[in-house]
Amino acid sequence: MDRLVMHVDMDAFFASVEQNDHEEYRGKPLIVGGLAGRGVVSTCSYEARRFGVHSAMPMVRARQLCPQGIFLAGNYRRYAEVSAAIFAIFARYSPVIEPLSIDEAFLDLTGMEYIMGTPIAYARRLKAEIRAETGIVASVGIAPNKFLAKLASDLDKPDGLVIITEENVRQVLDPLPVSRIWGVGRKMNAQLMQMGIRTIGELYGTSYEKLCHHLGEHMARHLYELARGQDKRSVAPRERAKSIGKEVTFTEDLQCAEDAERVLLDLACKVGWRLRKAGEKARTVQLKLRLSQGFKTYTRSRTLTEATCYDEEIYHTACALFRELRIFRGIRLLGVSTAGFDAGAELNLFHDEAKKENLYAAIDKIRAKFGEEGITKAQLLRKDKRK
Ligand code: TTP
Ligand code: MG
Repeated sequence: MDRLVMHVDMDAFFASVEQNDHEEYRGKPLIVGGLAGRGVVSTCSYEARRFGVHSAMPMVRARQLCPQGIFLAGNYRRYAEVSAAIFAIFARYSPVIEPLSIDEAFLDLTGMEYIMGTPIAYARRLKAEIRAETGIVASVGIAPNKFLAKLASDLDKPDGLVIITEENVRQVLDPLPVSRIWGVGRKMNAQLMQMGIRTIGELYGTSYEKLCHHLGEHMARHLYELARGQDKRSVAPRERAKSIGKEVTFTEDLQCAEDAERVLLDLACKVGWRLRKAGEKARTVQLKLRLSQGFKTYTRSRTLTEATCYDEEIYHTACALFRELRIFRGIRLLGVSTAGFDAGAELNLFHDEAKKENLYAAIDKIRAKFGEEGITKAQLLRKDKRK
């Protein structure tokens, strides 16, 4: 059965919320992001984009390009609130929604023809409803799959509405640079350039054998299919986890605080990594400890003043809870878990903490490559060194 997928993405989301909430900001270049030291731009209004300002640009540079701009640190609680209102509207339009970030989602419209009328009319209604209820302008893409729908929503921003069908797919794809293909980063782009492939049309005209020869079978298949506008991934609704944690049972009981704290550090690092991978920040840290005698289990938790996804904050909290318990022997199990996820945390906004972000980005890159064991804090190695 033919599928029909819609991708909806808000225009200049944070900036639009600000402009909608404050009349005096409307029609003006407005930049939201980290204002301190090495802060970066989260996003900016389309008025500011005309000056060359864009997301992830150092704030210092944005100020040079657009000195007359309005610069705001942002109100993430408010953005999360507007996002929730928008997702509630999505829910009226499809039972199958896959959120991608705070301001975008896939909606599966397959089989909804009778409810929908034409897809274009349905999209117009959705856009109008979002605008009427939240004041935000959305761009929409409609296509037979996720790859094409996401591409379509971006083609005519802001206030876009683009539909890709079997009939116009070549017309739309052929002139686009290959970098528009999901998974083609700077390195792959350069590699394709070397093969004389700049556009999706040129990629389409390249044989599978040639792609295989230069890029390997896996990448070749990926690009071959996407150049043909084929993508089998289904719209997959995701429930947000309620807690993220990790525990370990020991074959031999732990008999000293030092060993226990080393384990807590290891657990905290793993939990931090999972939080960051999920794009979550947690407000509560919980420690679980089980004695081998009678399997008596203790849990203690603490709420932090600010939600975190950082290893050392999780570790220090878990450690403090452990010390307060005053149990240092006969430990059969230790666990660290986190909960109370921040409503706006998925944003991945660490812009006021650029240094920390860089550090963790580096750590996570290694972890993504080598798995959870890829990086080990020095303290974890101490025991092995003593051997
Ligand atoms: P995007 O949808 O990528 O950007 P946007 O909505 O601001 O603009 P566009 O019209 O191009 O869609 O991201 C949504 C929000 O996520 C954005 O408003 C702010 C935040 N964000 C960051 O904090 N940092 C970033 O680097 C990016 C790209 C987005
Ligand atoms: Mg957006």
